[in-house]
Amino acid sequence: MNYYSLKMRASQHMGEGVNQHEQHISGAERIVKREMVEDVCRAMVHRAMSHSKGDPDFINVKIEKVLEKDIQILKALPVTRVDVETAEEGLKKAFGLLRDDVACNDRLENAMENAATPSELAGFLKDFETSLSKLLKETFPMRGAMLYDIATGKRLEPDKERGVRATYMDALHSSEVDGKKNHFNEAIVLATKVANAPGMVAEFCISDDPNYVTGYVASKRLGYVRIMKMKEMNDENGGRIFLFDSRKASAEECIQFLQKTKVLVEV
Ligand code: WAQ
Ligand code: MG
Ligand code: MG
Ligand code: MG
Repeated sequence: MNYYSLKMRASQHMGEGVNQHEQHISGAERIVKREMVEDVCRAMVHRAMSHSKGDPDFINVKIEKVLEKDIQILKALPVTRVDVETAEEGLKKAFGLLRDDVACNDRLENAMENAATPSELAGFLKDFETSLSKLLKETFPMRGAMLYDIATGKRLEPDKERGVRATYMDALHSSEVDGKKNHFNEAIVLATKVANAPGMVAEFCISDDPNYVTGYVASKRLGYVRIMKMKEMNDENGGRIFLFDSRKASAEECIQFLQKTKVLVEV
């Protein structure tokens, strides 16, 4: 059976003269069966037309056929949750889990390659919390995610201002027309795709939605770990960091998978 990818983005014209630019107001993407295409398209346009950020000046809906043979079906990462009292405790927990994951990955890599830990990585692991907090701050203005190479300490996004965006993904058998309108449903699909990307070690995510304080860390080894509070209410500073290991795959392969491979996630 063939599927269709639908992508919507809506924006507003802002500013005058040389200061003119497009301000993003709403976006959505799905991969659905043929018989759902028209209803999903309508729901997307409705979403764009009724967004709290205002009326769109421009709506783009792109609909593309996707052949079944080009779709990878992935099992959703197993989900666990960690309850915390404060955002500080949540962040500490997230950093701890990620640090163990990066260290574990490094031990495996070294065992296979029989090579010493690169000094950059040793430094990163030693000062993990400080280093990651600093990277997190750098992601706040980005529309996509940071792709950080743990082996060299370098950022690998081709466009550092925008970051890397994972796309072409949806939940398998989702019969919901207005699907994925909730943070968790959307995030488990994205995190599952990201965890399966070549060279990926782990992901760290905090929502940029001022009313959403739950975040997660995820990897094939950790699964999807929801951390119920990672920031204060009314804080719009969120971001994503993809921790990647260039000893395992090339950045090009990884980015190609994130941006081009069609993925349906069995949830
Ligand atoms: N690819 C890469 N980065 C992205 C993408 C994408 N497709 N979408 C968003 N980002 C980046 C972007 O910089 C955002 O500012 C940041 O991630 C946060 O995105 O289990 O809502 O869409 O309840 O605000 C987690 C759910 C919700 C936790 C995460 O992220 C749970 C969320 P947001
Ligand atoms: Mg952002
Ligand atoms: Mg979002
Ligand atoms: Mg958001």
